[in-house]
Amino acid sequence: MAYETIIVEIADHICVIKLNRPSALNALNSQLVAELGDAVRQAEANDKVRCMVITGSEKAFAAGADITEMADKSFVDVVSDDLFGASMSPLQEARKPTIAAVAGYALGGGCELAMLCDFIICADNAKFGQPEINLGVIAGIGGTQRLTRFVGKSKAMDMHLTGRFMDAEEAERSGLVSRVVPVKKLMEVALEVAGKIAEKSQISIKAAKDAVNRSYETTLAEGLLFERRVFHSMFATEDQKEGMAAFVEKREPQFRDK
Ligand code: CO8
Repeated sequence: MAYETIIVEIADHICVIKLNRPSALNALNSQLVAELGDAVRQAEANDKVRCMVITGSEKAFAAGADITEMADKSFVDVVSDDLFGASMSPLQEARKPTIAAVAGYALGGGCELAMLCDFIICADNAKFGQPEINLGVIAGIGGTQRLTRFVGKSKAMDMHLTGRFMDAEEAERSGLVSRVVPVKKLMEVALEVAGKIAEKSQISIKAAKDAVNRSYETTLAEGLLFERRVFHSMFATEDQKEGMAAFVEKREPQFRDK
C-alpha cells in the first residue's frame, strides 16, 4: 500500500510512523486511519521491527478526527459504517510495544490515538484535550474510558465537559504521559527509549505488556494471579536463563527471543 498521509521509516528495529497531513494539523480522516492501520499491521508482521513510535509534527500530533469529513454525515451513515469502530483495532491489538511521541496538539481523536499506544512521551509544547463537546458531540475512540483511567474521574470530567486543553506539565503530573522533553529532543528521546525496549527479550516485553494491560480488564486478585503465572512461564524460556546468568556473571545479556 502506497501511503499519502503517513510516512513510515524502519531503522534499528524501530518503525516510526509519522502522521503527515500538515495542512489539516494531521486530522484523522478515513484515508489516514486506514493507512495507519495498515502500517501497524505491516510492522507487527515484520520480524525486523521490535518497537513502534507514532508521531506527528512539532505543531500537531493530531488535532482530532477530521471535522470536515464528518460534518455532513447522518446518524445512519456513522452507525452503518461503524465510524472509527474497527479502524483503530490494529493499534489496539498490537503485541509489539507502541510509543506515542506527541508534540503540539493531541486533541479529540488525536488524544485518543496517543492513549491507544502503550505509553506517551510528550514535548514541552504538547497540548492534550477532548474538545468534542464544543462540536456538539462526545469522544468516540475511547476518550471517556481511557482518559478517566489515566487521570481519574475529576480531571477527565473537567476535560470532557469543558473541552479545555491540558499542557505538558499537567499531563505529566496527572499520569497521562510518562515523560516530558524539550520539543527539539522529542524524537531523539523517543528513539532512545524505543531502542532500549528493542534490546530486551521480546518474550518478556510481550509478557509485561499483556500483564499491565490485564490490569485494566480484571480484578486485582485475578490480575495478580495472571501476573504470577506469566512470571512462572518465563522460566520456560532461554532468555530467562540468559538474563539471570548474565547478571550473575556481570555481563550484558544476549537475548535471542527464545
Ligand atoms: N479536522 C479538520 N481540519 C482541522 C482539524 C480537524 N480536527 N483541526 C484543524 N484543522 C485544520 C483547520 O481547519 C485549518 O485548515 P485551513 O487552513 O484549511 O483553514 C488547519 O487545520 C489549521 O488549523 P487552524 O487554522 O485552526 O490552526 P490554529 O493554530 O489556529 O488552531 C487548533 C489549532 C486549536 C488545533 C484548531 O485547529 C482546532 O480547534 N481544531 C479542532 C480541534 C477539535 O475540535 N478536535 C476534535 C475533533 S472531533 C474528534 O476528534 C472526535 C473523535 C471521535 C470520533 C469517533 C467516532 C466514533
